[in-house]
Amino acid sequence: MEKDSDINVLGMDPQELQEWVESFDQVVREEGQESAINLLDRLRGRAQSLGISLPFTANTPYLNTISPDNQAIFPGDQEIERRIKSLVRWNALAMVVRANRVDHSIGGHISTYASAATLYEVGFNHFFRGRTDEFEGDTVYLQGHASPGIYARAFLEGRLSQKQLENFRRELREGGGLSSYPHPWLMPDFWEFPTVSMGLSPLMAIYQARFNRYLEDRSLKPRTDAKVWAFLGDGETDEPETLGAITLASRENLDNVIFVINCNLQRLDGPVRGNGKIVQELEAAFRGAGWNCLKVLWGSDWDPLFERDHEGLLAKRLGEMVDGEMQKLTVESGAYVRQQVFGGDPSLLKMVEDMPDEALRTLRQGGHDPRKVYAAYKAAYDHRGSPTVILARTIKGYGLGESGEGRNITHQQKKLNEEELREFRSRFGIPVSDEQLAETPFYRPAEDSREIQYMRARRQVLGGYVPTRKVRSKPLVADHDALFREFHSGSDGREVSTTMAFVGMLRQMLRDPEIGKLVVPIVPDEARTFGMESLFRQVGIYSSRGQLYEPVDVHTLLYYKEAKDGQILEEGITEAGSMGSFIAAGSAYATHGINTIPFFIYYSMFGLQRISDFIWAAADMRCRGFMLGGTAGRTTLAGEGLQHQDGNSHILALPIPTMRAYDPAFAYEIAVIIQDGIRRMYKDGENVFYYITVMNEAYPMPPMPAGVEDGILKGMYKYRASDKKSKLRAQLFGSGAILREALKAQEILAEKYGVSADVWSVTSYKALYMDGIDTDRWNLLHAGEKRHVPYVTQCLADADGVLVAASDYLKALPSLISQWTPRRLAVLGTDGFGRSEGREALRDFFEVDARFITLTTLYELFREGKIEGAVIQKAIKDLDIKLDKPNPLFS
Ligand SMILES: Cc1ncc(C[n+]2csc(CCOP(=O)(O)OP(=O)(O)O)c2C)c(N)n1
Ligand SMILES: [Mg+2]
Repeated sequence: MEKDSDINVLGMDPQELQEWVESFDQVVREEGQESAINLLDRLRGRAQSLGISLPFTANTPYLNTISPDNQAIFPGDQEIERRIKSLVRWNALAMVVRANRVDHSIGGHISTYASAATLYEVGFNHFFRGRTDEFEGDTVYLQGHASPGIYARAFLEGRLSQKQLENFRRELREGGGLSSYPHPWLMPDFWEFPTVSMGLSPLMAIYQARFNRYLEDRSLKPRTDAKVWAFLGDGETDEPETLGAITLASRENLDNVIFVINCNLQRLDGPVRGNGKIVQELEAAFRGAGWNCLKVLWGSDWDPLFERDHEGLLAKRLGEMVDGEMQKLTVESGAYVRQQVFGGDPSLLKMVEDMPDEALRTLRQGGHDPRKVYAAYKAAYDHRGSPTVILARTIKGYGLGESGEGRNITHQQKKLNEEELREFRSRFGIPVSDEQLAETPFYRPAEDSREIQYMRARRQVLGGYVPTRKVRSKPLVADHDALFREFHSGSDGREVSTTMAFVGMLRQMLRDPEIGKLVVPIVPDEARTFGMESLFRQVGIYSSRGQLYEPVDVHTLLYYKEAKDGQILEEGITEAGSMGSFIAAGSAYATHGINTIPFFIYYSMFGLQRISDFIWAAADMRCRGFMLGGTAGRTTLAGEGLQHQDGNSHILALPIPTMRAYDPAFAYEIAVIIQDGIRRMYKDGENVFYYITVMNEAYPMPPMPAGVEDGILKGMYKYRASDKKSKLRAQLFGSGAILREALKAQEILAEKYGVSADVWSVTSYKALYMDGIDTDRWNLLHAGEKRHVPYVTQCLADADGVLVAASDYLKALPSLISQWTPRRLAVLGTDGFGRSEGREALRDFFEVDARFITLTTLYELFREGKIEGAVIQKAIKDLDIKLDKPNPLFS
């Protein structure tokens, strides 16, 4: 035997090596797996004590994790399932091809589903359990770009009409169409989870799985073995969010999580890791994080080859080839495969000498073999103690032949010529004639065909169709007058911040007989910042393990109490993860039929600015609940500087249609907003959620003036009218902490300049803006009828004088309403980077304090010719305004 090279590599005579391997085989055979593991462990220990340091590897060889001997038997009818899969493939392809024939810009994806079809079909036929009255069902995050396949299956299941398929990506057509990707907002009876912004679904899935456990540990639902499946692309794993939460899943022993990563080795532009091996990279990351990792790389036709690979040469060769080479095998001939994979070693060549080139070319990847996929799913399903990731090798564009399979352009392939269609049709045995090909008709066999009957029967056994979205919760009574009333009467002169006021409300809500159990406080390591530590003791911090240690502060009243039935989700420093919990809790009314009410409180600057894409997904999912931007405002949070001080979030809240954004100044405003919010969302079933900014500046909370509730909710109300009515008039708008600056300005203007100003609390510019554009639209479409008047205009109908708005956010925010104010609106806001400073200095710097509100008001009166320029000159001196100060916008 010509084994010189082996002697070099292994440093050992092959004969001797063979004996070692055989002895090991014998141990496995006769003593079993556990003994084999112990033996290897002993040897490793021995090596270490002899000073031999083994190189670290978290990888296993480039082989299937499950050996043929340990493979669960496929229980289905493989032939009929193959037929069904072919039908789904065809209809998915037809949907995209047809849509692009009508309008070639319409887009769509064929190749993602083409590579993932087996991964999905095994799930649909054998694993994904529907939601029934008896069982909560599995939660399945489907890869967004695979949606054509999911629609095609639903069409075969009789859940979607041919018309809908024809109108894929053309939702506005008569008869309705289908949204490009999973969007519960657009298809609320079908899709449950938006997944197409890549990287969101893996993190959401993990927090969903953890939330399921939370519900169980808090006795809000029975313990079940329901699973959370997340289907991902291998390219998708580049997104930091994809791997960002995987240690939480293992730390929490979330064996209810199964990730299936479709490793077709390609993303949009080209290979995911042309010069590396994505499967091995992911294996190391997941194993290192404590996951059960199952590689499904090779189909059954490889089994005999590996069986003959006594010396591990084939495994070694496959382990060396980089993904770029692997991808090339897909587009090349059998002769090329023989040469590239087996050609480097005579014994490898010998292994395949009986196989014709064609057999080599068509050797299947593991992810295209239902038996391999089934075995992995079953092992994942049965695995206990840790989450599972399945890394399945597939071919991108599988079945698209020369035009698309494994090509770098395949991701965007959406047109096939007649020849390509013919090949696809023939390869998958679709009963469509050559003449019909040009039309590319959808094809659904008769209702009583074996295929349809089989599909239906399988879904019946598994509890119904997936995906299906259904609101399962019953409305709350939401009669909480007594709970919130105490916050209407003010703080009796005591200085409190709106954050403290909110925490007081939260404490009361947690005691409420109806909502107490349903409230889910979520905080990313800022509870102390917000003065919430009293809640640690009151309701406990959720920990699936309880508290295994005595906390250092156990002797104090407010010690750090972790408990298995703890209520607070203290997420650590992850706003994205906290949002994952918010989404799970905020959609539980549909997913679980439980009206959990999340209150997610966080540093406002690290919310909409940092995790807006998750918030957008929450809106798409029709999430309900409350997000509280703590330490909000650009000038309210003293000292922190430009990375903390938030002058942006209310602007960033604008694009999210279902987010109701409020910037309240007083405790009673918050009480009114939250009470109304609970009623709207959990009694009336409105699909909205709330963003409320709360501040840490303490001041006396006033009692609520009579009759202002409606104004608080609509966005503005007159808080304090001027005592006197002078000729010089003004209307001042303030919000949040800046409202008090407006109140101070009101006094200065009255005392020093004889101006009588009314002060309005603007609780929500967004609400005023939405009302304004909605009213304008109505008027546009109803010309000639009695005009509707926007709420802002109504408020200001009888309000005299100049208009001045001051905000702790960008000037663009108050400017939003200027189109509906009866006169010019002068605006003060906090554009620019800012400084690390105290409140007073910051408000001077940004020119939003009482002095600048006063000056602006005088200037507006001057513009109108109501006062002399000299008054302004004097005011600048009296108010000590430095004319040479830097412009905050540019400095
Ligand atoms: C956050 C985000 N960035 C970019 C895209 C655009 N995009 C859609 S699919 C795709 C490539 C997907 O590759 P992979 O995850 O490997 O999935 P495959 O189609 O290969 O299964 C890209 C870049 C997106 N949808 N989301
Ligand atoms: Mg890919």
